[in-house]
Amino acid sequence: QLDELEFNTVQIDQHGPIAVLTISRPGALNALNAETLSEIARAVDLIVEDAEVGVLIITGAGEKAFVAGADISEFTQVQSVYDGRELALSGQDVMSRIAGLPIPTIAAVNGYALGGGLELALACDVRVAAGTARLGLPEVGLGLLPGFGGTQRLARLIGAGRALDMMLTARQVPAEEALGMGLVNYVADDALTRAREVAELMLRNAPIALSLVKEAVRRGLDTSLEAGLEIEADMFGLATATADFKEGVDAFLNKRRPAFQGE
Ligand code: CO8
Repeated sequence: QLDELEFNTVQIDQHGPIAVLTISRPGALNALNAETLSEIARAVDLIVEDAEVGVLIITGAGEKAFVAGADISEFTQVQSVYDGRELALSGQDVMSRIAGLPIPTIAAVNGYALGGGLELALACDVRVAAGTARLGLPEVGLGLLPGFGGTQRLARLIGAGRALDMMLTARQVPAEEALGMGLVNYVADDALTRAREVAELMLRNAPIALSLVKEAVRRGLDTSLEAGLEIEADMFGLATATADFKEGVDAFLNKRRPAFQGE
Protein backbone atom coordinates (compact mmCIF):
# COMPACT_ATOMS: atom_id res chain seq x y z
CA GLN A 1 0.00 0.00 0.00
CA LEU A 2 1.33 3.39 -1.03
CA ASP A 3 0.12 5.15 2.10
CA GLU A 4 2.19 2.88 4.31
CA LEU A 5 5.48 4.06 2.84
CA GLU A 6 7.79 6.05 5.08
CA PHE A 7 8.90 9.52 4.02
CA ASN A 8 10.09 12.47 6.10
CA THR A 9 8.70 15.43 4.22
CA VAL A 10 5.96 14.05 2.00
CA GLN A 11 2.99 11.83 2.60
CA ILE A 12 0.95 9.71 0.22
CA ASP A 13 -2.75 9.07 0.85
CA GLN A 14 -4.42 6.72 -1.55
CA HIS A 15 -8.14 6.15 -1.85
CA GLY A 16 -8.82 3.83 -4.77
CA PRO A 17 -7.67 5.48 -7.99
CA ILE A 18 -6.80 8.87 -6.44
CA ALA A 19 -3.40 9.37 -4.83
CA VAL A 20 -2.76 12.57 -2.87
CA LEU A 21 0.87 13.59 -2.38
CA THR A 22 1.11 16.12 0.47
CA ILE A 23 4.28 18.13 0.97
CA SER A 24 4.81 18.72 4.64
CA ARG A 25 7.57 20.80 6.19
CA PRO A 26 5.94 22.52 9.13
CA GLY A 27 7.92 25.58 10.18
CA ALA A 28 9.21 26.20 6.64
CA LEU A 29 5.91 26.68 4.80
CA ASN A 30 6.59 23.38 2.99
CA ALA A 31 9.65 24.82 1.21
CA LEU A 32 11.44 22.38 -1.07
CA ASN A 33 14.83 21.33 0.28
CA ALA A 34 17.01 18.66 -1.33
CA GLU A 35 15.40 15.91 0.74
CA THR A 36 11.86 16.97 -0.22
CA LEU A 37 12.72 17.15 -3.90
CA SER A 38 14.17 13.66 -3.86
CA GLU A 39 11.24 12.34 -1.84
CA ILE A 40 8.80 13.88 -4.32
CA ALA A 41 10.67 12.19 -7.17
CA ARG A 42 10.66 8.81 -5.40
CA ALA A 43 7.02 9.09 -4.36
CA VAL A 44 5.94 10.01 -7.88
CA ASP A 45 7.77 6.99 -9.30
CA LEU A 46 6.04 4.69 -6.82
CA ILE A 47 2.64 6.22 -7.48
CA VAL A 48 2.95 5.72 -11.21
CA GLU A 49 4.08 2.12 -10.80
CA ASP A 50 0.82 1.41 -8.97
CA ALA A 51 -1.59 0.43 -11.71
CA GLU A 52 -4.57 1.21 -9.51
CA VAL A 53 -3.78 4.94 -9.35
CA GLY A 54 -5.45 6.97 -12.11
CA VAL A 55 -4.98 10.57 -10.92
CA LEU A 56 -2.33 12.25 -8.77
CA ILE A 57 -3.18 15.30 -6.66
CA ILE A 58 -0.31 17.32 -5.19
CA THR A 59 -0.95 19.63 -2.25
CA GLY A 60 0.75 21.23 0.76
CA ALA A 61 0.11 20.50 4.42
CA GLY A 62 -1.74 23.12 6.44
CA GLU A 63 -3.77 26.11 5.32
CA LYS A 64 -1.01 28.66 4.98
CA ALA A 65 1.08 27.29 2.15
CA PHE A 66 1.08 24.96 -0.80
CA VAL A 67 4.86 25.38 -1.11
CA ALA A 68 6.63 28.71 -0.35
CA GLY A 69 9.45 27.99 -2.78
CA ALA A 70 12.77 26.27 -2.86
CA ASP A 71 14.37 26.22 0.60
CA ILE A 72 16.29 29.51 0.72
CA SER A 73 18.45 28.34 3.64
CA GLU A 74 20.15 25.85 1.28
CA PHE A 75 21.12 28.59 -1.19
CA THR A 76 24.22 29.46 0.86
CA GLN A 77 25.70 26.14 -0.27
CA VAL A 78 25.77 27.42 -3.84
CA GLN A 79 29.40 28.44 -4.37
CA SER A 80 29.82 28.51 -8.12
CA VAL A 81 28.09 28.86 -11.45
CA TYR A 82 28.35 25.09 -11.72
CA ASP A 83 26.56 24.57 -8.37
CA GLY A 84 23.77 26.93 -9.37
CA ARG A 85 23.29 25.27 -12.70
CA GLU A 86 23.24 21.81 -11.13
CA LEU A 87 20.68 22.97 -8.56
CA ALA A 88 18.42 24.23 -11.31
CA LEU A 89 18.87 21.07 -13.39
CA SER A 90 18.06 18.76 -10.48
CA GLY A 91 14.87 20.69 -9.67
CA GLN A 92 13.92 20.84 -13.34
CA ASP A 93 14.35 17.09 -13.55
CA VAL A 94 11.78 16.51 -10.80
CA MET A 95 9.31 18.95 -12.38
CA SER A 96 9.76 17.40 -15.82
CA ARG A 97 9.15 13.96 -14.39
CA ILE A 98 5.85 15.19 -12.99
CA ALA A 99 4.94 16.93 -16.24
CA GLY A 100 5.72 13.74 -18.14
CA LEU A 101 3.59 11.40 -16.04
CA PRO A 102 1.11 9.30 -18.02
CA ILE A 103 -1.71 9.96 -15.52
CA PRO A 104 -3.43 13.32 -14.98
CA THR A 105 -2.03 15.49 -12.20
CA ILE A 106 -3.80 18.23 -10.26
CA ALA A 107 -2.19 20.80 -7.96
CA ALA A 108 -4.48 21.71 -5.06
CA VAL A 109 -3.00 25.10 -4.18
CA ASN A 110 -3.75 26.08 -0.59
CA GLY A 111 -2.13 29.37 0.42
CA TYR A 112 1.28 30.44 -0.89
CA ALA A 113 2.61 28.92 -4.11
CA LEU A 114 5.79 30.90 -4.60
CA GLY A 115 8.96 30.29 -6.59
CA GLY A 116 9.63 26.56 -6.76
CA GLY A 117 6.16 26.02 -5.31
CA LEU A 118 4.48 27.68 -8.26
CA GLU A 119 6.86 25.81 -10.55
CA LEU A 120 5.65 22.56 -8.99
CA ALA A 121 2.04 23.59 -9.60
CA LEU A 122 2.96 24.52 -13.19
CA ALA A 123 4.32 21.02 -13.76
CA CYS A 124 0.82 19.65 -13.03
CA ASP A 125 -1.90 19.45 -15.68
CA VAL A 126 -4.60 21.35 -13.79
CA ARG A 127 -4.47 23.80 -10.89
CA VAL A 128 -7.19 24.29 -8.28
CA ALA A 129 -6.67 27.24 -5.94
CA ALA A 130 -8.18 27.97 -2.57
CA GLY A 131 -9.62 31.49 -2.33
CA THR A 132 -6.70 32.40 -0.07
CA ALA A 133 -4.02 31.22 -2.51
CA ARG A 134 -1.29 33.60 -3.60
CA LEU A 135 0.88 32.67 -6.56
CA GLY A 136 4.11 34.26 -7.63
CA LEU A 137 7.68 33.92 -8.87
CA PRO A 138 9.60 36.26 -6.53
CA GLU A 139 13.10 34.98 -7.38
CA VAL A 140 14.39 38.30 -8.76
CA GLY A 141 14.06 39.70 -5.23
CA LEU A 142 16.74 37.21 -4.21
CA GLY A 143 18.96 38.05 -7.17
CA LEU A 144 17.81 34.88 -8.91
CA LEU A 145 15.38 33.84 -11.57
CA PRO A 146 13.00 30.92 -11.59
CA GLY A 147 15.12 27.79 -12.04
CA PHE A 148 12.69 24.89 -11.81
CA GLY A 149 11.00 25.47 -15.16
CA GLY A 150 9.10 28.66 -14.31
CA THR A 151 10.44 30.91 -17.07
CA GLN A 152 9.38 28.33 -19.64
CA ARG A 153 6.18 26.78 -18.29
CA LEU A 154 4.61 30.03 -17.05
CA ALA A 155 5.10 31.79 -20.39
CA ARG A 156 3.67 28.79 -22.25
CA LEU A 157 0.65 28.67 -19.93
CA ILE A 158 -0.38 32.34 -19.66
CA GLY A 159 1.65 34.01 -22.42
CA ALA A 160 4.96 35.86 -22.30
CA GLY A 161 3.44 39.25 -21.41
CA ARG A 162 1.64 38.12 -18.29
CA ALA A 163 4.50 35.80 -17.29
CA LEU A 164 7.04 38.62 -17.61
CA ASP A 165 4.85 40.92 -15.52
CA MET A 166 4.74 38.30 -12.75
CA MET A 167 8.46 37.56 -12.91
CA LEU A 168 9.68 41.15 -13.21
CA THR A 169 7.45 42.58 -10.46
CA ALA A 170 7.78 39.48 -8.22
CA ARG A 171 4.22 40.23 -7.12
CA GLN A 172 1.89 37.70 -5.53
CA VAL A 173 -1.19 37.08 -7.65
CA PRO A 174 -4.37 36.37 -5.67
CA ALA A 175 -6.59 33.40 -6.58
CA GLU A 176 -9.34 35.27 -8.45
CA GLU A 177 -6.84 37.15 -10.60
CA ALA A 178 -4.98 33.89 -11.25
CA LEU A 179 -8.26 32.40 -12.45
CA GLY A 180 -8.83 35.31 -14.81
CA MET A 181 -5.42 34.92 -16.41
CA GLY A 182 -5.70 31.14 -16.80
CA LEU A 183 -2.97 30.51 -14.25
CA VAL A 184 -5.38 28.32 -12.27
CA ASN A 185 -8.37 26.41 -13.59
CA TYR A 186 -10.66 26.58 -10.56
CA VAL A 187 -11.03 28.58 -7.33
CA ALA A 188 -12.83 26.86 -4.47
CA ASP A 189 -13.25 27.22 -0.71
CA ASP A 190 -11.55 23.88 -0.24
CA ALA A 191 -8.98 23.26 -2.95
CA LEU A 192 -8.42 19.60 -2.11
CA THR A 193 -12.13 18.75 -2.16
CA ARG A 194 -12.55 20.46 -5.53
CA ALA A 195 -9.41 18.71 -6.82
CA ARG A 196 -10.96 15.37 -5.90
CA GLU A 197 -14.13 16.32 -7.79
CA VAL A 198 -12.08 17.23 -10.85
CA ALA A 199 -10.20 13.92 -10.49
CA GLU A 200 -13.51 12.03 -10.46
CA LEU A 201 -14.46 13.64 -13.77
CA MET A 202 -11.13 12.61 -15.26
CA LEU A 203 -11.52 9.07 -13.96
CA ARG A 204 -14.72 8.53 -15.93
CA ASN A 205 -12.62 8.56 -19.09
CA ALA A 206 -10.36 6.03 -20.79
CA PRO A 207 -6.90 6.05 -19.12
CA ILE A 208 -4.89 5.49 -22.29
CA ALA A 209 -6.80 8.30 -24.00
CA LEU A 210 -5.91 10.57 -21.07
CA SER A 211 -2.23 9.76 -21.38
CA LEU A 212 -2.31 10.29 -25.15
CA VAL A 213 -4.00 13.70 -24.73
CA LYS A 214 -1.25 14.71 -22.32
CA GLU A 215 1.47 13.54 -24.67
CA ALA A 216 -0.05 15.29 -27.69
CA VAL A 217 -0.37 18.61 -25.84
CA ARG A 218 3.04 18.42 -24.20
CA ARG A 219 4.95 17.47 -27.34
CA GLY A 220 2.87 19.80 -29.49
CA LEU A 221 3.76 22.85 -27.41
CA ASP A 222 7.41 22.41 -28.35
CA THR A 223 6.88 22.31 -32.08
CA SER A 224 5.19 23.88 -35.11
CA LEU A 225 1.44 23.53 -35.74
CA GLU A 226 2.16 21.22 -38.64
CA ALA A 227 4.37 18.89 -36.60
CA GLY A 228 1.92 19.09 -33.70
CA LEU A 229 -0.95 17.98 -35.92
CA GLU A 230 1.12 15.03 -36.98
CA ILE A 231 1.72 14.13 -33.34
CA GLU A 232 -2.04 14.39 -32.76
CA ALA A 233 -2.74 12.02 -35.67
CA ASP A 234 -0.16 9.56 -34.31
CA MET A 235 -1.76 9.64 -30.85
CA PHE A 236 -5.21 9.34 -32.42
CA GLY A 237 -4.07 6.24 -34.29
CA LEU A 238 -2.78 4.69 -31.09
CA ALA A 239 -6.09 5.39 -29.33
CA THR A 240 -8.06 3.63 -32.05
CA ALA A 241 -6.03 0.48 -31.41
CA THR A 242 -7.22 0.21 -27.78
CA ALA A 243 -9.95 -2.02 -26.38
CA ASP A 244 -11.25 1.03 -24.52
CA PHE A 245 -12.00 2.75 -27.85
CA LYS A 246 -14.21 -0.17 -28.84
CA GLU A 247 -15.79 -0.16 -25.39
CA GLY A 248 -16.45 3.60 -25.48
CA VAL A 249 -18.14 3.48 -28.87
CA ASP A 250 -20.13 0.35 -28.02
CA ALA A 251 -21.29 1.90 -24.72
CA PHE A 252 -22.43 5.07 -26.51
CA LEU A 253 -24.31 3.17 -29.21
CA ASN A 254 -25.99 0.96 -26.60
CA LYS A 255 -26.79 3.87 -24.28
CA ARG A 256 -24.84 2.53 -21.31
CA ARG A 257 -21.91 3.77 -19.28
CA PRO A 258 -18.55 2.54 -20.55
CA ALA A 259 -16.43 0.26 -18.36
CA PHE A 260 -12.88 1.19 -19.34
CA GLN A 261 -10.08 -1.26 -18.56
CA GLY A 262 -7.09 0.86 -19.53
CA GLU A 263 -6.29 -1.48 -22.40
N1 CO8 B 1 12.70 28.64 2.24
C1 CO8 B 1 13.04 28.40 3.54
N2 CO8 B 1 12.27 28.79 4.58
C2 CO8 B 1 11.11 29.43 4.31
C3 CO8 B 1 10.72 29.71 2.99
C4 CO8 B 1 11.56 29.28 1.92
N3 CO8 B 1 11.26 29.49 0.63
N4 CO8 B 1 9.55 30.38 3.02
C5 CO8 B 1 9.23 30.50 4.33
N5 CO8 B 1 10.16 29.93 5.11
C6 CO8 B 1 10.19 29.86 6.58
C7 CO8 B 1 10.52 31.20 7.18
O1 CO8 B 1 11.92 31.39 7.19
C8 CO8 B 1 9.94 31.07 8.57
O2 CO8 B 1 10.82 30.31 9.35
P1 CO8 B 1 11.13 30.76 10.90
O3 CO8 B 1 9.79 30.73 11.58
O4 CO8 B 1 12.08 29.71 11.37
O5 CO8 B 1 11.68 32.15 10.83
C9 CO8 B 1 8.70 30.23 8.33
O6 CO8 B 1 8.88 29.56 7.06
C10 CO8 B 1 7.43 31.03 8.25
O7 CO8 B 1 7.62 32.05 7.28
P2 CO8 B 1 7.41 33.61 7.62
O8 CO8 B 1 7.62 33.88 9.06
O9 CO8 B 1 8.24 34.39 6.63
O10 CO8 B 1 5.85 33.76 7.28
P3 CO8 B 1 5.10 35.07 6.81
O11 CO8 B 1 3.65 34.79 6.93
O12 CO8 B 1 5.63 36.28 7.51
O13 CO8 B 1 5.49 35.23 5.23
C11 CO8 B 1 5.92 34.44 3.01
C12 CO8 B 1 5.12 34.25 4.31
C13 CO8 B 1 5.51 35.74 2.33
C14 CO8 B 1 5.60 33.26 2.11
C15 CO8 B 1 7.44 34.48 3.34
O14 CO8 B 1 7.75 33.36 4.15
C16 CO8 B 1 8.33 34.45 2.13
O15 CO8 B 1 8.48 35.47 1.47
N6 CO8 B 1 8.95 33.28 1.84
C17 CO8 B 1 9.90 33.14 0.78
C18 CO8 B 1 9.19 33.09 -0.54
C19 CO8 B 1 10.19 33.02 -1.68
O16 CO8 B 1 10.96 33.93 -1.92
N7 CO8 B 1 10.14 31.91 -2.41
C20 CO8 B 1 10.97 31.72 -3.56
C21 CO8 B 1 12.22 31.04 -3.16
S1 CO8 B 1 13.36 31.00 -4.50
C22 CO8 B 1 12.86 29.68 -5.41
O17 CO8 B 1 11.89 29.03 -5.12
C23 CO8 B 1 13.69 29.38 -6.59
C24 CO8 B 1 13.34 28.05 -7.24
C25 CO8 B 1 14.34 27.73 -8.26
C26 CO8 B 1 15.67 27.55 -7.63
C27 CO8 B 1 16.70 27.43 -8.65
C28 CO8 B 1 18.05 27.43 -7.98
C29 CO8 B 1 19.13 27.77 -8.93
